[in-house]
Amino acid sequence: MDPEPTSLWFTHWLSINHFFNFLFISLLVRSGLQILSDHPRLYWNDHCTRGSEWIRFTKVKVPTDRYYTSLDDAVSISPWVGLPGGRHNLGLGRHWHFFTASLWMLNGFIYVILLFTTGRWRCLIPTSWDIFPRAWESFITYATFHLPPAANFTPYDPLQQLTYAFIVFVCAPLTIMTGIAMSPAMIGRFPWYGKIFGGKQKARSIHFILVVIYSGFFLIHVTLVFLTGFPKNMVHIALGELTGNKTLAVSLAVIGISTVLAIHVAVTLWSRKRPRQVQSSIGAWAQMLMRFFFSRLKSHQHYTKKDISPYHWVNGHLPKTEEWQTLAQNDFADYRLEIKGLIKNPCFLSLSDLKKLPKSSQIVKHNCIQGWSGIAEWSGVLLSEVIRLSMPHAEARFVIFHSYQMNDQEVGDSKEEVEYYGHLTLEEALYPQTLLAYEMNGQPLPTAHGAPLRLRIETKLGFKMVKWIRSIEFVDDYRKIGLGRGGYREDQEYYNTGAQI
Ligand SMILES: Nc1nc2c(c(=O)[nH]1)N[C@H]1C(S)=C(S)[C@@H](COP(=O)(O)O)O[C@H]1N2
Ligand SMILES: [Mo]
Repeated sequence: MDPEPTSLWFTHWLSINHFFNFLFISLLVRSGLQILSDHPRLYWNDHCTRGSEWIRFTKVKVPTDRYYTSLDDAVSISPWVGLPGGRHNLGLGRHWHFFTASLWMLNGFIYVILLFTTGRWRCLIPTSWDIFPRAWESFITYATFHLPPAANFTPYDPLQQLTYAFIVFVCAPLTIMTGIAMSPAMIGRFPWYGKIFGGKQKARSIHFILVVIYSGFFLIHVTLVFLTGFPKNMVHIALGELTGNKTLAVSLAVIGISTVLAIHVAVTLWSRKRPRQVQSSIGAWAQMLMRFFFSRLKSHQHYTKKDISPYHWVNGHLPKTEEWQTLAQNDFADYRLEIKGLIKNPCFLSLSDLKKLPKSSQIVKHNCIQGWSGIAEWSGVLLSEVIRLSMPHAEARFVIFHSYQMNDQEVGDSKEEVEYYGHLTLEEALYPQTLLAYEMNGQPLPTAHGAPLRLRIETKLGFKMVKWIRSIEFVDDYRKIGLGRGGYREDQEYYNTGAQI
């Protein structure tokens, strides 16, 4: 059973790897809690029906007597807990979460490779069944507030070994897999993948429970490192040596922990003071990875009518503009969708013109960036039909969706009205489930859900699907529109424009 010569147990690369693991997980937990605070409810069902959450981190019960959006539901989180803290700083929290996740996975990959190539896997993976009775013995010892004899730690006590193996080979892969099971591009293209965990919300709940497990592990781990001889343990952990200079080891540990704390303070302040920089650097890195892995995925979702959610959350407040309100009073009989830009056939289409075009329906899962989901049937005209009619010029590369909705935005000391808009690449606009919907669940599109017309693109997050569409514009470069980030939420809330995760 004795794995390897004892001189092999601890080593420098393991110490460095362990340091980065601590840094990355601490950043992941804080940014993850930031994301959670944007929809502070966890469910076991993908409809996210009001009141069906199994746990909530808000006092608010979802009201049913007034217009209540999921944005209204976001809670504020202290910057001591969340990264970067505050209310609805989801865009920045996500940049840190995905950036750090990529580094954490890389670090984990290196760890596993080295574990196997150096034979150290035998320290973690049990090679004999008698580890279970021995771990039980150890558990009883701890449970009666005693410590197992030091000789049992060779290098790990059996219970410790089993716990480490569980964290490394069960929890870590599950965390990655449940993370991916929340990506709209992934579960839009491969609905079976989402079903492995019983749906997106179960994956989200499990992802959270894993964080609780890590935190419990962390507390016990650190307590035991202190209780079982801190200086000696620091020689193992910080120096990566079996025996060595204890003062040096403890100093190194203090420096390491201080460095992690300093990094947390620095990235928190940076994110709060220069959010745009974070979006353009950290966020751009995550965007690049997302594009590489997910941007070519097309939705293959075909839910059935009985899968439709009884209640579908809404986001965005009804347009306040007189223009839209006048149209709404008349059931949008006077509505004309304007199609313009780099095309041969600019035109205005009424709802009845749109209804004369071939009609498509899709029953699909909606994924809001904040975390909730819902299933509905959307019917209307495929965007590809409209593109065929309008005949874009060769320079047209992006399709912009302008809405009737104007939001008050603080610009310095004054308020400005800013339009909600978004864009797709021409390629995405031609995907088979990219739809201009005028019906929801067989009824005319309700005003709350974007009447008279809203966009559906089923491999992306909800914020891309502009509601209350007023016009569609073909352009060569979306950076000329608004603040140039590709959409209202990208401009104002620092979201990533890819939205595949
Ligand atoms: N015009 C406009 N469109 C919008 C929004 C908005 O605030 N304004 N919110 C987006 C977000 S974040 C989501 S999740 C979906 C919500 O669609 P639903 O209200 O039909 O569920 O609409 C998207 N389209
Ligand atoms: Mo959303």
